[in-house]
Amino acid sequence: MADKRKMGLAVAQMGPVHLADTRAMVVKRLRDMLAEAHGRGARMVVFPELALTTFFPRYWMEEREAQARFFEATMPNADVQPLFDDARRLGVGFYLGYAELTPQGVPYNTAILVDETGKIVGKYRKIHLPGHDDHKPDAPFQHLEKKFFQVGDEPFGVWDTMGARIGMALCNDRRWPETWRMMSLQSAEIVVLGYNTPSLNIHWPEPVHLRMHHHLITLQASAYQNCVWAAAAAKCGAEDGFHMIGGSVIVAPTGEIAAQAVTEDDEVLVVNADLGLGDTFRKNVFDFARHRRPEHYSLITERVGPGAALPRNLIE
Ligand code: CDT
Repeated sequence: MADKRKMGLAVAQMGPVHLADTRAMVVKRLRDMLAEAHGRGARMVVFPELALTTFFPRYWMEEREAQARFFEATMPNADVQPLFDDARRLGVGFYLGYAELTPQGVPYNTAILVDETGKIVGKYRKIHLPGHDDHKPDAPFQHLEKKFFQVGDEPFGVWDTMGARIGMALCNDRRWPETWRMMSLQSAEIVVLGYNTPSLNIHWPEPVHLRMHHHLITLQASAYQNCVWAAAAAKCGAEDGFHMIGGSVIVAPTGEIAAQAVTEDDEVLVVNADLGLGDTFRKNVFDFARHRRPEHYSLITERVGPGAALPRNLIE
C-alpha cells in the first residue's frame, strides 16, 4: 500500500494578457486565483510562463525595447510584491514565470518557486528556447524566443520545499524527454511548468487540433514514465487576436489526467495529490536503479542531432 502523503496542488490558468494590460492588473488576477486556490485547500499554485505580460516574442522589435517594456530587473518588485505578501499571509507557495533581466543585463525566460513564507527558494532559466531570431515579415506573427532570451545557464534542478521535491520547466521543455528524466533522476515528485502555446504553427500548415494533442500526450506520457505528478498552467485565449491553446492540466504519476481546465480564461484547478502514488511505479516497472542501462544510452549526451548508425559487432 503506497503511503498517503497528500498535497493540495493547484494550477492557475490565465486567460489573455493584452498589450494594454498593466502589471498591476495582471497581479490582481494572480492574487484572486491564489486566494481561490487557498480556499480550495491548495498549498502551492502553478502560474503560467511569462505570466506578467502578453506573450511578447510574437512581436518584432529591438532587444532594448523588449527589455524596457516586458522584462523584470528585480523580483519581487513593487508590482509583484502584493502576490508575495499574500503567499506569506495565506501560507501558500507558488511557481511564476516571467522575463528576467539580470543585473549583468542577461535576458532569460525564467520561473521561480516561492515557498509558503513568501521566500524565493528556487529559480529555473528556460533551456529549450523554440522559434527563431530573424524577422519573418510574411508570417502572421513571430516566435522570437531565440532573439530575446539566452539559453538557461544551469541544468534542470529540483527543490525540497512545501513538503515535496519539486522540479521546474517552462513550456517547450515539456516536449523533450530529457527534461523529465533529468528531474526524475533527482527523485522529483512533482514537475511544474507554465506555457504559452500559439494555436497556429507559423512554419508549416499543421492541423490545429494537434497542438492540444501533442501537449496532452507529452504530459501524460512523461508523468507516467517518470513517476511524477505534472502540473501545467497555460496562458491562453486570444491575446490581441493571437490565439493560444488552453488545456491546463494536473496529471497523476499513473499518466491519468486528474484535473483539466474547461475554459480559455482565468481558471483554478485543485487536486489533493497523493505524493506516494508514484511509488509503486518507482519500485517496479520504473525502478531506475535496477532497470536503466545508461551504458547503452551514451549517444543521448554525445550527440545533439541525428547522425550515422552505430557500428554493430553482432552478425544479423
Ligand atoms: N513558449 C513556448 O515555448 N511555446 C512553444 C511553441 C512552439 S510550437 C511547437 C511550445 O512548445 O509550446
